[in-house]
Amino acid sequence: MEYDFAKIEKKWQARWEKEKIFEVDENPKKKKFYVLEMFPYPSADGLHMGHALNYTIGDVFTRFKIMNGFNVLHPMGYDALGLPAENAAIKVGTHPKDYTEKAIKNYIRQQKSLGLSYDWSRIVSTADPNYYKWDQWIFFKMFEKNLAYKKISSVNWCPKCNTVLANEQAQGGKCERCESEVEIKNLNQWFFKITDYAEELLEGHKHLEWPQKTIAMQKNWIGKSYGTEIDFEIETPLRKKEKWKIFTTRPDTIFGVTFMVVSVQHEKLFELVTSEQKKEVEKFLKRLKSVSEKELENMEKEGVFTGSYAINPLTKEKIPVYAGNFVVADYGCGMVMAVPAHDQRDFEFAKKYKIKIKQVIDGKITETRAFTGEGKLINSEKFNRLENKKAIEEITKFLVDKNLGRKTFHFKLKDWCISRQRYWGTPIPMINCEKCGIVAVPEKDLPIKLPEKVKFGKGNPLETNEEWINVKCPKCGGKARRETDTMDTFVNSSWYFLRYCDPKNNKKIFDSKKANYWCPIDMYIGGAEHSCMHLIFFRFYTKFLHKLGVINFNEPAKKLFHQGMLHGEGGIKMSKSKGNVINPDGVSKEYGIDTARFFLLSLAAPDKPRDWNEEGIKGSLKFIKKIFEYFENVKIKKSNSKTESKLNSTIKDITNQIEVFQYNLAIIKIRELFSVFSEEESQEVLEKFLKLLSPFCPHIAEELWEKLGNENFISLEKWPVVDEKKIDVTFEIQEKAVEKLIEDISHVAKIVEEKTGKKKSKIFVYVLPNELETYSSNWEMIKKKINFEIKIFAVNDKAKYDPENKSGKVKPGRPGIYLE
Ligand code: ANZ
Ligand code: ZN
Repeated sequence: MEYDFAKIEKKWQARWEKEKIFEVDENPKKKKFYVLEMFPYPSADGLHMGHALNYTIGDVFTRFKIMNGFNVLHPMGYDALGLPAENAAIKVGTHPKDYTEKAIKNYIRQQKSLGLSYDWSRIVSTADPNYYKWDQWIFFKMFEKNLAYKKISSVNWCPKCNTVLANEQAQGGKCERCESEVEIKNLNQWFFKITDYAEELLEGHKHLEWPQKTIAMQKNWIGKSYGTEIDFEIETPLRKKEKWKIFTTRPDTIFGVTFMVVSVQHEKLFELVTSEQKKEVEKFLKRLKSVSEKELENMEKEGVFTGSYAINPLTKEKIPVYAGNFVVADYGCGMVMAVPAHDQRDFEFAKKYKIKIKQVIDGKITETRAFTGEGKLINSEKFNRLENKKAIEEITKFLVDKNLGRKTFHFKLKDWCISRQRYWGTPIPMINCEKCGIVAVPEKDLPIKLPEKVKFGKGNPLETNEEWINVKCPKCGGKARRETDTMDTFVNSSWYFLRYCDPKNNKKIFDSKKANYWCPIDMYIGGAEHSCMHLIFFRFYTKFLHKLGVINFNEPAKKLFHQGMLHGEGGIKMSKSKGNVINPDGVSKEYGIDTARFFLLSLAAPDKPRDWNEEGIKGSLKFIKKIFEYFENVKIKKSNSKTESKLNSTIKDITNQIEVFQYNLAIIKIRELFSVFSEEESQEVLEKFLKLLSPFCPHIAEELWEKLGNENFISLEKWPVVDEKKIDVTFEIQEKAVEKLIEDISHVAKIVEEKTGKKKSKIFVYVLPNELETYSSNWEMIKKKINFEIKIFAVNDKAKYDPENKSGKVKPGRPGIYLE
């Protein structure tokens, strides 16, 4: 019979679905295991092979854990809200709802055809009001705990498209769609106070088995910075002598402070501005463009004198206070003490505005660069000659004693702006009343659904929907309007893993017992590009919900795994514009999904990048076909002890390899094991081989399992256990020796042919008499792998053919080789 993969794959997918073999329930008697791949953002393009790789990595792990007796939760869902869907829908003239529903259907079809072991009864779509209802509920809880608040904050605004742009859509200050200059608009927006959790988020890293690089990125993002807060007295126009705080990591440079800079966005900036300088400052502010933090580094440092002076607390010198664009308002104290001799930003600023530069650390200052290295203090009175590291401590201590400063720290992490002025997101369940201000929607009214009939194209479609917007105030009954901002989609993805535990609950966000049974996630799989945003937000949510008391754990995922990228042929990035996107539908039609899975996983360790390669997948298909044909013809009898030994050492290896994601090595082992099979093998050996194959190529494994006379699913079978007694080390040693000989032969052949320029066709091998058995018992295999006529002699064989006396140089484990 032909290997009809399409038929086999359809048959088993249908059976798995019909028998619901991957649907699970809480079972306190069984050990649970939760495998999760990051859910996709459904787009009309459907899955590409990179997705397929990600899901297959999780699938192999799931199947392996099931066979090892775990109760495995492996769900799938769709991150269906968000700007790209809204834009794509507008482009093709459909409603985002229809667009995403259609895309999701297609994703499900494609994922099912990959043979993935999902519990399809637990599908979650974030665009479903029964899902985002609970996003709104969590918002209430945040609001109750003062973790949701509104403040004025800037957004990118395209005046032509009349809409807010995400940072990625406003690169280089131009609208991605119409190329007009992006403006900065200040809007009153909603924030989640994630900064309250900064410390816990850092502390929690200790308990995570995550890639070190990801943890380092998160630490950097949260950015805890230790330093000193110092009070400077400033004579302001209103009051005489007022204390203003600054934050510095370099108190050792305090004798070199020659000016101060307050952020142009500082709330109390104008308290520092004298009437003489007011016009100047206002003019300067108007001219300033708001810039993103990324650009801050390279942008020209500019400022304007406020008219006020501060007193350096140690030197008592009078120094000017500037307002500057390089000081961030919501970091530290929003004001800095500037030390132009030892800080490059301050240096550039001082050069530009001709402010004094005073050196206080011994080192070389040039025309263009400050000295930012380490060194001994100078011009610093009694602190002179101290190493500056030491001086940081000493000067801080001095300031603390005099009550002029204190040790402190600040976080770089900012509160999370969750407001989006777009349609396709979770409505924020708040109401603005003319009299009462911001009022929460009554909880019984949840979910606040998105209205379906809206006009797209002009700003936020919710703003023009009068019917939806106008409501009565829940408090006073007066005229009020709904909040028209919707939530960032990172909100939706911050807790989806919890909803999978109880996806249909319409009374509660989920049953705590269920979530506590399944969670935390034991193995979370997804791209490294999510290291900061998503992977921080979902930790924040988990910590918050833990504090609320709805779950009894405070980290969402114990283990995290980032899969490697899949590139096109020749290492080129897969992209539509390059026309090299590999699509699973096409591949499964041509090669079958088992082959595609086997091939993708054989290419590299799952965390390493790999290239698609058409020749390679053909090779994999050949191998899978060989397995199929072998099972057609094999006689079921007895296996010899050598095969048994190989089988058991392979079980041992593969079991360890899957556990640590070395799938590519496991696949090599499968190939090696198969290569020792002969025309007859025992039922047991064949069954165990299929079990080892099953996580990688589940369809063909089921089919051949059935052919061996089994009626149950191999997918639910017990993983084979090693029988150490059957592993015979002498076989292993023999095998190594034979492999080495084969390697040596091809090596020698290559050298000899290069030297003589002639092709050789005969090989003579000489071995020590006690090693003859090792090689001759593997003779068939050696012959199969070598394209020569080959003869073997013991060195003491009188009748051997040995014109160059190669047998004279033979050593233990090192046969002599002669070519002709
Ligand atoms: C004086 C000084 C001298 C500084 C020197 C550095 C070098 P971290 O926390 O590591 O990023 N700074 C403080 N608040 C700021 C703000 N809101 N916006 C911009 N810059 C701010 O670095 C803290 C240092 O960044 C502080 O130490 C301060 O400049 C500046 F030779 O104070 B330093
Ligand atoms: Zn009211």
